[in-house]
Amino acid sequence: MISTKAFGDELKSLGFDFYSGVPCSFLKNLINFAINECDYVAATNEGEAVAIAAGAYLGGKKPVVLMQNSGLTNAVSPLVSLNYPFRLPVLGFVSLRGEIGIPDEPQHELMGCITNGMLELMEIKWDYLSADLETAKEQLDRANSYIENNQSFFFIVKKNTFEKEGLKEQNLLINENRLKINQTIENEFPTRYETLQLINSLKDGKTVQLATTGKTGRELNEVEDVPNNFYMVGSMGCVSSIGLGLALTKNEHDLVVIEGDGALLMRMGSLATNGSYAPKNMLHILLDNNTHDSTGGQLTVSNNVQFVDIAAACGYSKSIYIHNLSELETSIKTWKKEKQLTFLYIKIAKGSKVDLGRPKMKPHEVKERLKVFIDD
Ligand SMILES: Cc1ncc(C[n+]2csc(CCOP(=O)(O)OP(=O)(O)O)c2C)c(N)n1
Repeated sequence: MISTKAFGDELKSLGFDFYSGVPCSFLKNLINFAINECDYVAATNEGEAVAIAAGAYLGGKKPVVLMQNSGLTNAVSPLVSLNYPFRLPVLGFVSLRGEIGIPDEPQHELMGCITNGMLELMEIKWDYLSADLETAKEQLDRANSYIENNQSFFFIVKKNTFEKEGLKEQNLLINENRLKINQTIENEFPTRYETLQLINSLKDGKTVQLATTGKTGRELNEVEDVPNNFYMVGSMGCVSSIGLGLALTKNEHDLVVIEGDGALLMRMGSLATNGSYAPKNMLHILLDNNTHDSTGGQLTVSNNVQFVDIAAACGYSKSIYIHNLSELETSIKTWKKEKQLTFLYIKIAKGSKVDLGRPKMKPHEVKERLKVFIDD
């Protein structure tokens, strides 16, 4: 078996000191090391962990994700449509429950057979992690060279690979909502384009704008194509998790996350993670048009959901119902002056700008431009 401490220290010496994941008993010793000795963000699902890690990469970290192989299925969307096109590398450790020939629970049987095949299909480089420390260190060096080359690398971890590493006392994350404002007057229903124009007009040299997948990113690109912007494609529902990873690792930047109702509904667990880690430098704006507008205007179920209450109950410091653009402007300006994790909810009109184009830059070029902006 590998000394978890020695292996974790080796990871640290290579710069891997930011982790996110969902536990698996096969990985518990490495997770304990991460919790004890590094930054560890406990995600609600493995896709969220991958997106948080991607955000941390934008913030200058070399991130690690930890997951059971059953959770690799949850992570497929961001791995193939976020990490791959944007070239946002993560180092992954995925356990091998259901290893062929080793008795395990029935729910792991198929996944045990297809774990490596899934990584192959996703074009992710991988290896079985050796249980010999010196060999494992050599494997890590190889993995690191892929990461340095902007490619993800995953280790498949078999049972009894890591030696025992205890879990030190963990601090409970307690963050309470301090301000919740529900609807009081009629909605103005501005268009998404007008709303984005206003949000964009309030940015400054420290603001990073992350726009959700579909027409939000495309419209923001047409409002103004600047290095501050990240137009998310694919990985629907992951935008605020990227924001969390970036906000936690780059305190000096202000993160404006622009979300859609369909996207937030898809990965609503992210609200709980965001509310618990509660980065003050993150503003989460939900543009609710009650539709999947980008795919033709099919209704979502957002009309039945009290997002302001949910964000408040998840620990967002402020959660505010915005009725019109004037209130939106005031709330954004207030957030800039008195930073707190804030959720702003606004109902917008259905539909989008006519003749809407797409960003001319490739996703990885958008990422590289944003990284230069962030690192400057
Ligand atoms: C995992 C996944 N499922 C489905 C899609 C297809 N898709 C792209 S945008 C979109 C609608 C997003 O709706 P919403 O977040 O409400 O934003 P809107 O389009 O209304 O601006 C869908 C379903 C996708 N990109 N990814």
